[in-house]
Amino acid sequence: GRATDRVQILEKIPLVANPQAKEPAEIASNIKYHAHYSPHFSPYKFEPEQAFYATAESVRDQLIKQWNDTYSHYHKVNPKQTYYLSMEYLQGRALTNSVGNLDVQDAYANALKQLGYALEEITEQEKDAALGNGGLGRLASCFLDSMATLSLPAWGYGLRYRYGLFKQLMTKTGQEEIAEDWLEKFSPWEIPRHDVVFPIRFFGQVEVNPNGSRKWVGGEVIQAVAYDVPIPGYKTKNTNSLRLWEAKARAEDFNLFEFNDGKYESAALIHSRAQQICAVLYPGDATEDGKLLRLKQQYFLCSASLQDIITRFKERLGGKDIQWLEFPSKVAVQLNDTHPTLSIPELMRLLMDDEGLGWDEAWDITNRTIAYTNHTVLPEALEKWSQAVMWKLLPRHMEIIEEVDKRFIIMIQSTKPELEGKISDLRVLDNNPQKPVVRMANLCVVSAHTVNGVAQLHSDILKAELFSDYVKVWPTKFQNKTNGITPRRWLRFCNPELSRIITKWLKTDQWVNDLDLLVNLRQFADSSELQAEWESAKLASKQRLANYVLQVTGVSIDPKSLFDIQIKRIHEYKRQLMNILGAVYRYKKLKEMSPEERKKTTPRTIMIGGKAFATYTNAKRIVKLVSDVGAVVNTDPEVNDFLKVVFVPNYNVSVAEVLIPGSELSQHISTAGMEASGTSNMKFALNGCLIIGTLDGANVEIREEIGQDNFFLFGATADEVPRLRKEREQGLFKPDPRFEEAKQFIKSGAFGNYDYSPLLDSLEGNSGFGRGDYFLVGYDFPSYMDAQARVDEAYKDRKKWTKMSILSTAGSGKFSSDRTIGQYAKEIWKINECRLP
Ligand code: 6GP
Repeated sequence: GRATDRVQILEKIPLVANPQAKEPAEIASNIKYHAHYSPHFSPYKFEPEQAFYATAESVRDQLIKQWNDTYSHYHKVNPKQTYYLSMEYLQGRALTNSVGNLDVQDAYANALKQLGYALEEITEQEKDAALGNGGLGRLASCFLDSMATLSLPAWGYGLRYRYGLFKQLMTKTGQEEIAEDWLEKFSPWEIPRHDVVFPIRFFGQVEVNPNGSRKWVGGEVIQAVAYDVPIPGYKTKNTNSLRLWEAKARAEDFNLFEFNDGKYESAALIHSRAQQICAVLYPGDATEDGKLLRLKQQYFLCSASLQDIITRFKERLGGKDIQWLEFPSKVAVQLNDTHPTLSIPELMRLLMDDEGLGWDEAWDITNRTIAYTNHTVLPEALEKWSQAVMWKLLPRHMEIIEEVDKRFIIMIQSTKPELEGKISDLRVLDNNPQKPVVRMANLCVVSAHTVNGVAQLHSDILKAELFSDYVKVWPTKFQNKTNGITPRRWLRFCNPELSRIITKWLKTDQWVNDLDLLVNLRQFADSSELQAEWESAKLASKQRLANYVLQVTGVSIDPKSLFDIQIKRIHEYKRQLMNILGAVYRYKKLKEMSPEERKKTTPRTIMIGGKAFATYTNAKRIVKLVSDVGAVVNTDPEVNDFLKVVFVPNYNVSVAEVLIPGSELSQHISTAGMEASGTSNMKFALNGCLIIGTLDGANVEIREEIGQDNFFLFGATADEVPRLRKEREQGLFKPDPRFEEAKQFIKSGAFGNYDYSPLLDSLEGNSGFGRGDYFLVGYDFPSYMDAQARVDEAYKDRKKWTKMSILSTAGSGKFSSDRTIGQYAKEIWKINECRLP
């Protein structure tokens, strides 16, 4: 059989370990070396899975050399370095990215061919590292790629969750969540650093020393152990680190005495508590225990990272006296939203209690070191921690936070008396007697030197609304850094066909790390030669996507139909419900048409994918509705040639890499003002997919860049939204008949008798349910449908459509995360390139 063949092929390959192998034959040897001597599998098997691990380990050999060299180089040069602190990284798979960034893709493909494998078959074996939920986590991963590619001394810090984002299973009742065991076998990309360990304290009390200084003692201590993931840059030798912390109990906390007495559980109590810390990404916070665990995770990340940063700062002084005031000229810390806010009181504590600095000095250093990025204006996502829980878990930090709050109030009273009336909203503590809380975003704004939003509109809204009064206090603290995506993963590697065409027409592959060069495609947008190549690349990607959909859903879709995609977390503000209502209306109209009329329509395949947070019931109902509509539409022979509706299960980074290249239209249809930026919109545009969307988040800037004629715009603008909500409340809203008809069709039972009423009622202004169409689906529906009609018309003129698609790619240069990170480096972090010679 095949398996023995492969072992036989393997036997013929000479075994010579060479971590720096460059030639295919040497690489094949090195893969064989790992198959035999990296003791994870039997050498008598060489199935795709074993071949993947052996291949990944041989790639890792190459990474480790560069990674060590990079570390030594930074150590010697001692430049200012950035530390990106994030509770989430959505890394996805690493093999394609690693061989691509190391520029050994062809050599590996050849080596694997010698071993009887195709590189694509091997890369499919890898599990996604999904240590994040959605946009915020994927942004962090794109940033890591750009920081390395720009040869910046910049690291990521995060947590090594045992179980990342859940796997989404579609059953009769809708979404089910299953733990995703990404570490089941092991991860070839992480390097355990048992030499990098820091103690992390929880609970306990504050002791006052005779000299008045304070010290946090007692409680329980758990160790943070570092796991490093090398992050290679593209066209540079620089290989940075993503350092993920794992929690581990100390041996001395294992109670041998109790264990020998048969009390196994209590003997290992601290061990099992340590295990809980990194067990899962975002433990449910419905219970008090869940909230406490999430807070522990946050503190664990902050304390371990800051201890590590301070240790490195001291090491790199090379014996010179410590000048603490120079700390901010060596260290920049970026907080990815408020999740790592505890870095602020932790840095204060370390500087004062451990290093003996006074408040003013410690505060100045903390302020000059830390910057904060806001990723959402949704009120429910603005973190607030119970003061009682904080006093219990982190008593010393609460003292420090109280002092920050007190000093802030005094500062406002003495320098901005006109803001006196706003103090209770602006201060860090909310002392509401019902539930006193710490407002993390306020702590960030008060403490950080810079605060930024993630798209121009979002940053403007932050300044005009959420943080408007702070702007009066610190007019220069607020910036914009429009998000970006890495062109390596999101075009070069996921869409090699289109990449080849771009390189051919631009006569250079420099665009991969200078994305602005894409603008030179504009001059060829009318060329029928380019258009033909462009269309055939798109068709090939659509065919690959159709194969994938068939494989995971059993639904066959026609690559000649318009591929219309919406993929993102399921949330009411993102309005997947509007999309599916549109699909329902389209279906109803198709049913009413004569066969001749139907033939004149534009055939469409609507694909929706995304995960709903486990306890977000309305989001789960949306998932259920989409799959129910699909079940009816896709088996209706009358309309089947003209419409399919597919729910793509278990959406993740790897699935996105198949969907995006095959897309022609994508939906970014949030209620204006609610999507801070969006980043999949950038990925679609870059891959020549047209956008139907509202003037929200980065859509605004994408439309500016690619031209308004190439963007299907609809809907209310952000500044109209408050007035429209009010009108809706007052019953002044007149629903469009199409909106009523679509809802009525669902209510009639056309898609089964599951109870959709909570969803449909949420769309009514006077329902008493939900929030009276808070997301304005009813208001935007008619203009959405009109825009969809324009899409159908435009798709009939294929030449024009392809031209728009080319212009879309050509206009996407701005959305490279290289541009974003370059701006962070220059305008917030003040760090420079530190390129390995
Ligand atoms: C998301 C925003 O919703 C999205 O619009 C943005 O593109 C992304 O961040 C990256 O900036 N926010 C989150 O995922 C989140 O958890 C707290 O915000």
